[in-house]
Amino acid sequence: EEIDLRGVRVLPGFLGPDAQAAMVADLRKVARAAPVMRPVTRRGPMSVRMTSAGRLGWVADRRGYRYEELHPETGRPWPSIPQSVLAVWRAVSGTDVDPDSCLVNLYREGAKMGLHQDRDEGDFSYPVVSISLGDEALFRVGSVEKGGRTASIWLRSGDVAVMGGAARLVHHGIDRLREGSSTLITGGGRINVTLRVVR
Ligand code: MD3
Ligand code: FE
Repeated sequence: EEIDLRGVRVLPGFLGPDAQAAMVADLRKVARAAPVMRPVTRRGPMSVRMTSAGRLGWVADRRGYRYEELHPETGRPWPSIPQSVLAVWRAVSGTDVDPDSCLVNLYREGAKMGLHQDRDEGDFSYPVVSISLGDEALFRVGSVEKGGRTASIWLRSGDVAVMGGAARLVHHGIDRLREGSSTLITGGGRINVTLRVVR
């Protein structure tokens, strides 16, 4: 049963337990080749750790936010996007173009993400696809304009969300995790994968 939250399409339980476990194993390989980093914004260090796969990875440091072809610490290209992840994009994105960026967000205890828009990409006509793994997370969606009412939903392990059309530029964030709600990830926590066409 599909849920529409302010134009965000949530597909609950899109991935079953075995597919989730296989994807986590693939993402561990990504993190081995491209170590997770702590992004820094103007407001200070983020609580979410990140790495990327694909041609372009999202980087945030004192100089700002941007997409880069090389991991800032290893100096190597990002690893390729795992087939397990690409298969989800191809099934739900509604476009023939493959993503060139796969952002991997790691939420450990206490991590959250404030309300923001995703505007660092070159073409907002492509959707963003998100895959939730591990602990449940309280996801908040606002509107395109700043301020106003918001709506919230708990994202659970295996849920997929598609942000296209008018929803592509809505404000969104993660308020908190339900810690210990899943045993999928060793050491606990949550992984969120987002797929984008950057350019
Ligand atoms: C709505 N990630 O990586 S996923 C992000 O759970 C991000 O880690 C959150 O926001 C997370 O930028 C939320 C759901 C999501 C992702 C991208 C969106 C919702 C979105 C882009 C546009 C609108
Ligand atoms: Fe975002």
